[in-house]
Amino acid sequence: MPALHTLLDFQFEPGGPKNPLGDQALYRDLCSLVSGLVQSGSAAPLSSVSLGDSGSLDVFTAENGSHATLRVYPQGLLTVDAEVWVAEGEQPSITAEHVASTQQKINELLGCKKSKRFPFIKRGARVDPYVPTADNKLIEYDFDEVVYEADSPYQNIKIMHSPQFGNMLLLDNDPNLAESDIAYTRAILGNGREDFSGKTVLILGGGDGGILHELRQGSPKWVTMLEIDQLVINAAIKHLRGICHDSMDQLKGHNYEVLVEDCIPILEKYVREGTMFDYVINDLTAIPISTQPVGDSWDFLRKILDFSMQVLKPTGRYYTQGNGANMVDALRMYEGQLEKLSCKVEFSKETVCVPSYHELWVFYRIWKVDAAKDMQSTNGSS
Ligand code: SPM
Repeated sequence: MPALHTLLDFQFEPGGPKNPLGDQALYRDLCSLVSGLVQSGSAAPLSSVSLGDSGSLDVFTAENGSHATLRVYPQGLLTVDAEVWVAEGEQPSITAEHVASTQQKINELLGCKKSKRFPFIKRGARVDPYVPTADNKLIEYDFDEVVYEADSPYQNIKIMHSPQFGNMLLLDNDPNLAESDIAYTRAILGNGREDFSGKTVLILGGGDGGILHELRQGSPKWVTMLEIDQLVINAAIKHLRGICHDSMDQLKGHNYEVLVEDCIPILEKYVREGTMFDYVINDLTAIPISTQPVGDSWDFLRKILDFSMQVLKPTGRYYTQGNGANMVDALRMYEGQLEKLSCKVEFSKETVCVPSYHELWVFYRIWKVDAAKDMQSTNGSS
């Protein structure tokens, strides 16, 4: 972990007696505490900047290259950042205990009622633990090893090891699925609402093999999986056994086949030939995040939806994942697209906790409307 960064925030009363901007002795004591985070003994700041009405900024450096900053905002916020270099395999020269005791001393100095210490941020680490959520909130994973990394013609593929979640697949740095995430696979297969036995199923994507494996636990008539990226399949067979188990060891079995193909021409062929399925499970990319439903990703999404509806039997069901539960606008735009399909459809959605996602995820179940009426009249369900 090359650079370890610590952050502290303090809120003080700007009109009170302990405003550091109006008390030189107090300010000196603060400087000494902040510089002490990165070097033994207090030191004068390397650079001290008066920002006029915007407060002050001081920068401290140590001989070993560590640095700390002290920033005071006149509105009543004081922030401290400190960064130390930690050579691989060595102990950091800064500890959580030292930071906590500095926080306590600054609290007392400023008479603060509110202060905050963030966990250390690891910057430039060999095993990068940070991934944002769909709505751009920072998650720190407990990754301890990069198990696999490669660039395929389609994407960057990484498999990280997490002590909690097992091996976890990231595509272009987006968490896709970990060995802990059977909840995802069950949700995209309807969470027990469907009976796949004797049915035909088309999986779009799904290179980690989880959906195929789960379907194979029942007795579907036939499952076709269309995955474009051979490298994802190879990596899953080797490193994601807790997801695909033995289901992709052979790409063809008595009731399934994995085709390593771009799904678009195959879907076109199915449409031309009139091949239809009881279920289409779209496990391709998530709903795009944009302000308007325009651009290549939305065009791709519409194309897939349109073809999928054409290869779905009138009584069939289409399942897909949507996006994070907080991505309300993206989900609404997606639902808007469903109204514009060439056939009339209805949908239901379900919000599911997928352990490694650190955010709730929304799944869609879509069916053709006339088919829904037929189903109601035959078995009373929708
Ligand atoms: N078979 C699993 C494939 C997953 N499909 C893509 C889902 C991407 C979701 N990223 C989730 C990020 C959560 N923080």
